[in-house]
Amino acid sequence: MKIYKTKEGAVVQKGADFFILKIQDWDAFINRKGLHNALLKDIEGVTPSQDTSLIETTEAPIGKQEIWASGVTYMRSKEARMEESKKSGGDTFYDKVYDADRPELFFKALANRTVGNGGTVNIRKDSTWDVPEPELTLFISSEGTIEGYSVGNDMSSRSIEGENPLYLPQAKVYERCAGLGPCIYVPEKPIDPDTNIKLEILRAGNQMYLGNVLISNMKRKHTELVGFLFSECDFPDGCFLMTGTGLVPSDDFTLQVGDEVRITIDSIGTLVNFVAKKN
Ligand code: DO4
Ligand code: MG
Repeated sequence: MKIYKTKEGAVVQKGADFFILKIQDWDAFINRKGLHNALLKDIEGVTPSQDTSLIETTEAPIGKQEIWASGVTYMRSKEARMEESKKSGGDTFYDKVYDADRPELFFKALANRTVGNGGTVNIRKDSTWDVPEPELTLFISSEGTIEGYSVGNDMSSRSIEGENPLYLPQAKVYERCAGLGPCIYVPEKPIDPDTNIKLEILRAGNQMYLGNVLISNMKRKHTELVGFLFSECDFPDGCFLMTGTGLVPSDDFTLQVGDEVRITIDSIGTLVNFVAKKN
């Protein structure tokens, strides 16, 4: 099942059927242990529609939740980061964190800095080297249970992060730095390890980058990341956790204003973001 956030409330998708729910409180709606079964109860007695236009315009599926992110969870991320920070001498931190017991976890955004499907993400004016990071994003309930999955875009400045790893918060956190959507996928069982993440970047309709990675290439388990995040933090409304990127374009690529970023994750859907700069 999938849930979409709309202006009017929520749309639940089960197969080809869509169920419109007039919910009062998005946070209470998604933050439920056993969300899959709760949704089955919610749609009982609701007349389904097959009208796909119900999910044409959706919002990022976030309310009061924080979005956190994991770093260096795939070999490709480790290698790209070591390369970009070699000159500053910061490269050695990335191989260490890749192998360490403790994962890299950082605070990414709240809803005010997050855009949904079709939304515009920013590249920073003081950055010269920028990429989207396509990341499977967990939705975790306040009880620490993984209840759903979404598509995340962890926008990143490689020039700022490469200059000094201590600049990570500036490379990662700014207006419109995160994309999330189009929905929260709520399966009965944990997501299949063979799930593919595809990143496509288009410029004036031309393909500038295409890459694919399976989530089974990730070094760490989802439950391991959640365990570290929840060990010292409470999340009364649940939270989102981006699980890291396994796709980084080659070093000669940087995003430009007007680019279209398309991130597709099997079973979840496609998150489309357009690239701009803050005024
Ligand atoms: O270490 C810096 C950030 C890493 C990251 O965002 C990722 O691997 O996805
Ligand atoms: Mg990332």
